[in-house]
Amino acid sequence: KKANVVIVGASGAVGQELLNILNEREFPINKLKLCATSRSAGREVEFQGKKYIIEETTDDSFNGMDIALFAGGKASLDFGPAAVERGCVVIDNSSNYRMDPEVPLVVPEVNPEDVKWHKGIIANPNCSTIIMVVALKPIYDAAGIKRVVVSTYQAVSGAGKEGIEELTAQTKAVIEGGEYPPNKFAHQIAFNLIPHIDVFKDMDYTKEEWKMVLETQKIMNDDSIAVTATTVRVPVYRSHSESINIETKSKLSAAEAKKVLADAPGVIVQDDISQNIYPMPLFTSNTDEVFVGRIREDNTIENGLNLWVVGDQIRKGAATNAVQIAELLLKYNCLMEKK
Ligand code: 11C
Repeated sequence: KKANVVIVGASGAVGQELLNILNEREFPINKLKLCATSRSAGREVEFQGKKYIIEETTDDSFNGMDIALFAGGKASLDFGPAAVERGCVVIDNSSNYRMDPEVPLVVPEVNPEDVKWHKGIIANPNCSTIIMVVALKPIYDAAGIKRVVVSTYQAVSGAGKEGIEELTAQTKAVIEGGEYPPNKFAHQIAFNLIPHIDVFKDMDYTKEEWKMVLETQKIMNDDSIAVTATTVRVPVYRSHSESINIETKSKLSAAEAKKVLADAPGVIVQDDISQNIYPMPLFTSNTDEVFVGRIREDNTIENGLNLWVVGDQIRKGAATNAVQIAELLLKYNCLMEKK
């Protein structure tokens, strides 16, 4: 069975990666349509040897389409309902619908079955949340989780193509003794790190930090998991890293944790300190897995673990996860009837 697929936001960093991943995973496409704002409309993009012109998104872009992959931003607020009305399932990478109780929030390695109760929209979680929950799930299944303390080291790709360009241009400018004022970020990111991602909200936490709390509880379907986060932007191109401290309900030794992580879907354990082997963002770019290392017991509590987790933000943190959700729609046969 092949699907008619439309990408909304096809010209951005996530949109481009969605095309790469649909191609790599040989997603069964019947008809492909590429849409974006009027600013990018008219641009030519090649996919599987065929040229496509990016069209401006309108309500009618979804006529006859089965799956709409929204890359992010406010487009899903503007056009999501029109897509659903036309019988096209929306997989939305923005935060617009994630906490809506009518909308499943899905990471295929964690809660694939939640795809089945969609009412037209399925939300793709925040990148730092996706990368964390893929590593938490096997620990949760083996020993339960009481509390998580996470600090992130997030790549500039989280701020899109312009974030990547800013790091490059600013680094060059600083080396050459010139100036490059911050634009995408609140401060200079070159040779720096910034403990501030997205806007400040309740209790002086950022929106990014609250996403890690609330989205984790929804994906894991367990509001009793206590999560506290500090999210930090670092001068790295495209993989997010996370230092995760977990208090489990029952004892899980480091050796047992290594085993359950090594057996888990979507996880690669890189943990051999005798050889200086642990995951690093430079070497996980352009991969689809979540890499885990530095697996060790917390020396301060009875049932605690420390993990170092790294994953490609544009791939598993966004585009790969979205395409995996599209695959589940076909697997579970839960596309929508056309009106
Ligand atoms: C960042 N996590 O690294 C953000 C980007 O809710 O999908 C993704 C924002 C989101 O800046």
